[in-house]
Amino acid sequence: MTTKTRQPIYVTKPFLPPLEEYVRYLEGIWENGVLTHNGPLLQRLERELAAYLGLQDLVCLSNGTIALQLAIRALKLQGEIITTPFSYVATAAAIAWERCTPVFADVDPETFNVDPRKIEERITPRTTAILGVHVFSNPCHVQAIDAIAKRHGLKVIYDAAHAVAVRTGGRSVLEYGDVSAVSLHATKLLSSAEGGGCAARDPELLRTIRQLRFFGFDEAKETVGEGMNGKMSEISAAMGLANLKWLDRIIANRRSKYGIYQQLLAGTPGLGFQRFDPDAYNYSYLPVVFDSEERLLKAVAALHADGIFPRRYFHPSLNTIPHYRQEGLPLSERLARTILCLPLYDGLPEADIERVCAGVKAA
Ligand code: T4K
Repeated sequence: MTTKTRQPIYVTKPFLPPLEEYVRYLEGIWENGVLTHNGPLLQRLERELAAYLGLQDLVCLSNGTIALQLAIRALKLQGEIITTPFSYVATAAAIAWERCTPVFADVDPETFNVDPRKIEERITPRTTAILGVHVFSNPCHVQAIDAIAKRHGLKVIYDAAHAVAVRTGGRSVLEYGDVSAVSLHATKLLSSAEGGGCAARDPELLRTIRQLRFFGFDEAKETVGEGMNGKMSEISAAMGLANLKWLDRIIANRRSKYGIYQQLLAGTPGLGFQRFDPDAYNYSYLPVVFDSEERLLKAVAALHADGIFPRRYFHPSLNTIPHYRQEGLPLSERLARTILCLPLYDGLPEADIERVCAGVKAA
């Protein structure tokens, strides 16, 4: 008798372009010997990605965390920045690393995004900005946040780590706020292995971010100001370019797998999905919410026993981390305890989706 070993199913699996397509970019690097420092592939990725997203310009960086930090630097923020406690730890870390204080406002438990009404309650004389996160690519309530920012003279940054290729209100979600920061990490929809970027409508801000990412040098390297190293290498830019060509297909594929999950899990008692506009979403994650943490843990145990590894994005709620401790955020705390991201990636077979759903339902 033969026993077939089943491959583990992880929460995600990076999309990899056909190897020969990536190698073609590498051959160019081998010919010109340029590995980094504003090389031709970086410039091409910035051009092609901006065009794909319908933006005038965009700056590519070493990762999404640096993108947030450089956005904070370029806007010269100090004091308190109001943000969401329901995010990856990088959001709060970027604020704190830039010597500002993250102040958390509670979330809308259906959209998972920061609730604009709660933002207003947290404003103090020390507040300088709002940093919203488009959680799992679901756009924040950008009009409401914009109105609050205008009323109180605040800057707006969006952590769009998940939200590449999302459009809302007839334009890219990256066009809202003063600066949007994306991640091009291996686990993201569009990957350059490690990478990130900043979008902004003000070309002067983008020029500042370009300078900040390169030790403070201007493009001609004639003057040097404040800066550090936030550069993306040519090796990463090559991966970004090779993947960009496939992005429409990646999104369509994930959307259809998301639909299969919805069908299979529809009507499961005590289980809910994120509320979003299907046309303003990129299907990069598959979050489900249980009616209790106990039930979530049962589902996780059942899935682990079957070699399936979902992830608790985002657990714990950031305000419960000792470093960032703040009280009065019950909705985020509950959401963080009861949410689970199920496997979703290009190439995930339907039979595996059925296995995942069976494990979830068993709980
Ligand atoms: N803001 C938000 C809202 C974010 O979610 C993030 C990052 C950031 C800002 C910061 O952006 P970056 O500075 O990272 O560009 C992942 C990612 O590291 C992180 O980018 C992401 N958010 C976060 C939500 O998730 P982990 O700890 O889950 O990664 P890991 O290594 O456990 O990978 C998950 C699964 O993916 C593994 O089970 C297997 C698979 N995998 C992963 C990698 C890295 C692969 O098959 N191949 C791989 O190379 O953090």
